[in-house]
Amino acid sequence: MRFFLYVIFIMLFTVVSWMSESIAIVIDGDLDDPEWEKAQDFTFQAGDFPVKPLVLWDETYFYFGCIISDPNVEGKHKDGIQNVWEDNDVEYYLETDNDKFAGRSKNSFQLLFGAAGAYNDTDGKGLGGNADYDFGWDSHIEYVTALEPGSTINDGNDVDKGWRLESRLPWSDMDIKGNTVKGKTMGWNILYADDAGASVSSWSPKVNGFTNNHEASNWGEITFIDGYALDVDCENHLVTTWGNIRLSCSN
Ligand SMILES: [Ca+2]
Ligand SMILES: [Ca+2]
Ligand SMILES: [Ca+2]
Ligand SMILES: [Ca+2]
Repeated sequence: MRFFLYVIFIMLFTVVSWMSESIAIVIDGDLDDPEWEKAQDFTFQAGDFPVKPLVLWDETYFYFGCIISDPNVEGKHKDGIQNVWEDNDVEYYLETDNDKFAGRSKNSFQLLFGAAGAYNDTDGKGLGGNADYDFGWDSHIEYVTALEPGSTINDGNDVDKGWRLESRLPWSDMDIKGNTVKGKTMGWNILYADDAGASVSSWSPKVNGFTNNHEASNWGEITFIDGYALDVDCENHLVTTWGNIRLSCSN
């Protein structure tokens, strides 16, 4: 029963926008802007360590931050559009019409960020299957990645604290009008690929590494709501029934 509730909890998630105007977040790789304390937390395990994605939104941008406690940070692609899945990379996926298509429709988008600083972005072709993605879509993503202090990249002789990401993606890149976001539910997933793709962990339990990550039918959901957030305890356990909820840990 506990596992069942957990699955429900992680497959359906709500994100609050606390302000209708733009959020004053500086995209500099530091997640210490006060607004991030209000972000919805989507923590999942990547093997032995946690990956903590944070999501906020306003009518201009989708904001995605991530704190990755990877003890051995690796990556070789330093800037621009690269094969970042060959590095340690974090990826998020949105299907804006929540069609749960068994592939990547034109309304599905993937952003990928590598630990060494490069990125990539795709939409879909609508053909179905796990090869249904298209590098031709180029976003206006703004992002900064940073090593946690004291961490070293491509040096396994120490234990790293990990790395982090701060980003924002304009809704207009996905042909979404910002004033229509409130109340929308979209398909949604997050991946962390470690060891050059040999170890891939997913927020949605239906996604099994790179074998079915491009089938939106396997993703969870995210709902953009103004006015309330999920009631979770500080270990991320659901403590009240769905729909009757407040964010309590930061109070
Ligand atoms: Ca910042
Ligand atoms: Ca690693
Ligand atoms: Ca692209
Ligand atoms: Ca290291």
